[in-house]
Amino acid sequence: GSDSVVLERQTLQVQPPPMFQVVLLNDDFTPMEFVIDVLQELFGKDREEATRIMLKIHLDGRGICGVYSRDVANTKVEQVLMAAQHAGHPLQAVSEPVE
Ligand code: NFA
Repeated sequence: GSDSVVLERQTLQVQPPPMFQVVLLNDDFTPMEFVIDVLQELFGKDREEATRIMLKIHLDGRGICGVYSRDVANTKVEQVLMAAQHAGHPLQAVSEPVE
């Protein structure tokens, strides 16, 4: 019956939820220290890891700060943009699907 169709479909093709990476973008003006603080306070990184990610962004132009569900990733982007705006820095963040 229709129930077994649903069960077979779920058995064969349950999928994990799509995940989104939050990426910070380099610019010429945001202080390195501000980026390190954002990575610690919004992305839960320790100071060493935050510094490594900040330098990666500085050198490569972008860097992944964390991977989350769609809603959490979008909220992280909003939080970064709000913190940057409040501090008067042009730091940009985007959320994109994990490949
Ligand atoms: N490029 C910025 C600077 O030299 C530092 C920075 C790193 C900005 C990562 C944005 C993201 N002050």
